[in-house]
Amino acid sequence: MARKDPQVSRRKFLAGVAVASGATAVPPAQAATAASTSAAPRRPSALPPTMHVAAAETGTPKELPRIGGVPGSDFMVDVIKTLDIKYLPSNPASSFRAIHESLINYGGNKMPEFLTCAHEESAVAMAHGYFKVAGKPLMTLCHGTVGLQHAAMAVYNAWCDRVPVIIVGGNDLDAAHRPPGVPTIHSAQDINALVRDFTKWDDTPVSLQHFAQSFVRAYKIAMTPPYGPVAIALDAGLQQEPMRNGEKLYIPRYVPTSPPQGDTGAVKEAARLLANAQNPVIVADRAARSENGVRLLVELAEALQAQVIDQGGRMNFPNTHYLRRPPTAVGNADVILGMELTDFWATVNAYIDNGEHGIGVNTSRIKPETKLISINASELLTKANYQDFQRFQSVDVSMAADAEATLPALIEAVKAAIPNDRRAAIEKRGEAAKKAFAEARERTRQAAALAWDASPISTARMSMEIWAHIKDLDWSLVSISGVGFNWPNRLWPMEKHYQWLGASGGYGVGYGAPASVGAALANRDLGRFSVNIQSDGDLMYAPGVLWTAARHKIPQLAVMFNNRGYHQEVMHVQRLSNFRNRVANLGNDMGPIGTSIENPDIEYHKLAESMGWWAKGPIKDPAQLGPALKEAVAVVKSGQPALLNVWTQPR
Ligand SMILES: Cc1ncc(C[n+]2csc(CCOP(=O)(O)OP(=O)(O)O)c2C)c(N)n1
Ligand SMILES: [Mg+2]
Repeated sequence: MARKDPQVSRRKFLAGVAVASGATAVPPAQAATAASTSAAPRRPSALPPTMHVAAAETGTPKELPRIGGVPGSDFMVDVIKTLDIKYLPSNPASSFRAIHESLINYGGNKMPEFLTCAHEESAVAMAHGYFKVAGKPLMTLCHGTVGLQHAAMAVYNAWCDRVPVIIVGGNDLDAAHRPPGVPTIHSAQDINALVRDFTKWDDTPVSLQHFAQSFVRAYKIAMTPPYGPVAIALDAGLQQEPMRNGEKLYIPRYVPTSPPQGDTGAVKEAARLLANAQNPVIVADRAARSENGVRLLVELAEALQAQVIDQGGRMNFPNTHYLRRPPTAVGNADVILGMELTDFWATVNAYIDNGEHGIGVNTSRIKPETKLISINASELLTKANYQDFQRFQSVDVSMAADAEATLPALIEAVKAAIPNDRRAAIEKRGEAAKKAFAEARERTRQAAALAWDASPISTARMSMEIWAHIKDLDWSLVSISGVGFNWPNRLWPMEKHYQWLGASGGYGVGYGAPASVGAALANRDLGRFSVNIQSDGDLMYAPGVLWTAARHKIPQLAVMFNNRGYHQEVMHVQRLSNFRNRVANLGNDMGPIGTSIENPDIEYHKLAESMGWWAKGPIKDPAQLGPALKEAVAVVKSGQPALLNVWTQPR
């Protein structure tokens, strides 16, 4: 049967080029009229090819010159392979085409395996999430200028969250030899400058031996606590050229650096203060990075019967333990031990937004005589420009050291320092904590039951519906995006270090979805079940990571916290309107203009389905959530990612 749709032959198409380029001389208004009449010649909709392209398409390609000898980028792969890097999430680009080719053809696409990403920010955030489960860094390759520009926010999150990521950016340095046009636009003198303020170290190797040294050094620096991202700029020429004849190259051996421990005198002084305190309180943010870290913190807390506030940068202390207390517990403390706190100032001070005259007001949360102790490796990492070091807080005993590595010595010193006549009082402190803990749990349960049957679904109800379906599995909560959704931390028993991974660090939104995929990848290899509570705003920054998850068979249960808006910002605009005695302008939406994600409502289940996920929604009735979860869990167990688009209350 003859085809009816219009056929465009190559000859006619190329002839059309002349028509199209002639037509550009017509003024726009006339051209529009001409285009609407049937007499006008049909114009190609794509950009007209240049003569150069036409010649390249029709001519016989010349045989490309072959490179002799071993490609430099093959040696680079040999170096990378010594470091046990399992995956390489990346978006492809010409500036690293040579090492890309070596990785897949010479390296066999194993250790590392290339994972195709739709955005450089997703690639870095995947590495970020992966590390927090696996404890091992990933590397990414990115296009020196534009790719690194995309990656930058995710690098900042990793920096603030003290997570190592090895970023290798392609760049064509030699202005006399690099291809003109796009490759030159995409080159820079110094691509690392883009991320230098929030990476631990960077370099631009100029020889293969230099690359070997710098790559191993970069890995070592990234993996020395405090961890952090590092960047290596990889010249395209260095990747593409063959190794020089007879060149003798070696690969330096990687030996991990031991983490910095607190000075013996400072540890003793801290132990003396803690052992003699009436009411010592431990505050932990990124203190535990392993199961052992959690165990050590429990041991210290129990030795002192000290209350523990977990700020949640990591899973530091089981929320089932009777010594776990809310942030307000600092109020009664006479000694506070802060462990890897992002913000010691805000731990002991309160800031009231929009106080008098629209200026924030500071108040103290603690008694004036309370002694403060800090163990924080981040003090070894401070840079000037970005303000992640927070307000300055005076501290009585300050250790620029790694908390987990310092815990064994501190526990020993505390046990030795507890005077015999204080043991009974310490014991009694524990009894009081048990009572307070039981009462707090009951209050949490009551609060969670509020609006149980509401539609859209309450966030507490959603948490408990999910819990009912994962509680018997070896689960890991890989991410909660959105602001203020903390019911799982309050309601699900969390005892293992991988059950809670902390947030983004830099609060750059768009972290949740890709970090959840990276963490789920690490969990997949360990046979664990990943669950992700995914907010709407966060997913829409770079939803292409859903495709990466499906393409590379990375299962997770994603339950949408779809509150149809940037709710955090709803509240900010409302607060300012209230303060100025005005009504927030809603336009035709539910939230202040610029803050809602409605009208049209995004069909996240269809978005996910289009990228290879099993998905269902929108689910607005709480009674429908349980059955949908049952189906979704079965899908995830079979190895496919599944998403439920759940309409929730704003918070
Ligand atoms: C990259 C980036 N852009 C903007 C913000 C400001 N911001 C903070 S929270 C938020 C809302 C995020 O929406 P969603 O993920 O749906 O969470 P919700 O506030 O609705 O709980 C925004 C836009 C940010 N932190 N990071
Ligand atoms: Mg939202």
